[in-house]
Parts: sequence; C-alpha cells; structure tokens
Amino acid sequence: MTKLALKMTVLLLVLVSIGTCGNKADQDTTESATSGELKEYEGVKLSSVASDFVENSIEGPQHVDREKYRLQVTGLVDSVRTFGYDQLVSRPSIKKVVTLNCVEGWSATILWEGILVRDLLSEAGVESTANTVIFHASDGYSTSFPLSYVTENDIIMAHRMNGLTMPPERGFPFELVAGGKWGYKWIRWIDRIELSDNDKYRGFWESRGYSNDGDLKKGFFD
Ligand SMILES: Nc1nc2c(c(=O)[nH]1)N[C@H]1C(S)=C(S)[C@@H](COP(=O)(O)O)O[C@H]1N2
Ligand SMILES: [Mo]
Repeated sequence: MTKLALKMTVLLLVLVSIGTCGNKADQDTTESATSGELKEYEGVKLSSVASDFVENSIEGPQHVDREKYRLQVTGLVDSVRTFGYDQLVSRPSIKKVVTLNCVEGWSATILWEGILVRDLLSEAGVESTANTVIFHASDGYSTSFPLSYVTENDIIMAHRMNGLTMPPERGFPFELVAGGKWGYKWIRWIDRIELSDNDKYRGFWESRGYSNDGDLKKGFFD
C-alpha cells in the first residue's frame, strides 16, 4: 500500500466510526426517551409521546441545555425570581391526565407531572395591579392568560409525560398544561413568566386571529 492509500484508508475508517457512533447515540436517545412509557393510568388509556403528536412548532423543536436553563418570573412582581432546572423539578409535583387538543384536529391524552405555576408566582409576590400572566418560550413563542386562570385552577408546568422526562421535541424542560384550552395555549420550552397589567396582550397565534380565551368549549377564532 502506498503512503497516500494508507492515509486514505485510515481517514475512511475514522469517518465510518464517527458516523456509526453518531447514529448509535441518536438511536439510544430515542429509545431511552420513550421506552418504559406508561400506556395506561388509573384505567385511562394514554396516548404515545413518541407517535401521537404532530410536529407544528413555529421554529421547529428546541433543544434546551439543562445546565444553562433558567426560568425567570418577571414584570409586576415584588422581586424577580430566577430558577434552575434541578431547583424546579425537585419541588413537590402534581400528576394529572389531561387531553391536549390542537386546532388542526388531533389530540393526545397524557399523564402530565409538574409543578404549580401559582406557587412560583406567590414566591415572587404578585403586585396588586397585575391582571395578566404572559408566558414566554425560547423559540420566541408566547401566550397569555387572565391571572385568575392560573391562581384559581391547579395549573401546572409539566416536566414529565407518561412517567418519563419530557423529550426536547415535546417541550423540555417545561410545557404548560393549560387544561380546558386549545393546544396553542399549551406553551412549550417556557423560560419566562411575566406578570402584567396589559389584558390586551396577544400571544403568537392569538395575534394571528386565534381566540385569546382559547376556551375548548368555544370556537378557536375570535
Ligand atoms: N414554544 C412553543 N410552544 C408551543 C407551540 C410552538 O410553536 N412553540 N405550538 C403550540 C401548539 S399549536 C400546539 S397544538 C402544542 C402542541 O404541543 P405538543 O406537540 O407537545 O403537543 O404546542 C403549543 N405550544
Ligand atoms: Mo396547535
């Protein structure tokens, strides 16, 4: 073998092994992310995290770094609060089966597990002039609710689905489980919760004609 041929062979072997490692790692991630998923909970059949969702995110799936992740509670609060991922998921959590309904006509029934949003708000101290909660996400998405929706219901930000850590495509680290509301109110990749007195605020889809209320019992256009 000539020196050049030898170099080429070595290079080829290196490339092939890098390629194989990459694929293997991807497969492992996908399998570990969905194997062991609960199929049923207290007699209710659950949808599949891996195959019952339709990807429709405005900027495609976001990959949020767990170490760098910070959630901020800002706006009309007594003190701005910042939380890391581990700090949040080690808090007491609540489990509930809720169905997400997208306006595109599909739905998914999932056992969600997460933390109460109103607890985070009371820790920051909500000012008396606030009447609106605006959620922001790392892809630039946002949606808002009357403050009472979040304080008078057990509204959670989920970090687990069907017994497993929420996968990146589904919203890791947190998706809002906006019970009773259309899917576009279920903001994923939440990184900021803003308290506001602007009840005219309109989120991403709301400013494009979808109802701000987003109530499942009503239509989705204003
Ligand atoms: N950050 C962010 N959250 C989002 C969206 C998005 O594009 N970006 N799409 C919304 C829409 S229209 C739906 S139906 C649900 C779907 O979420 P899922 O795929 O995890 O169920 O996410 C909602 N949350
Ligand atoms: Mo949707």
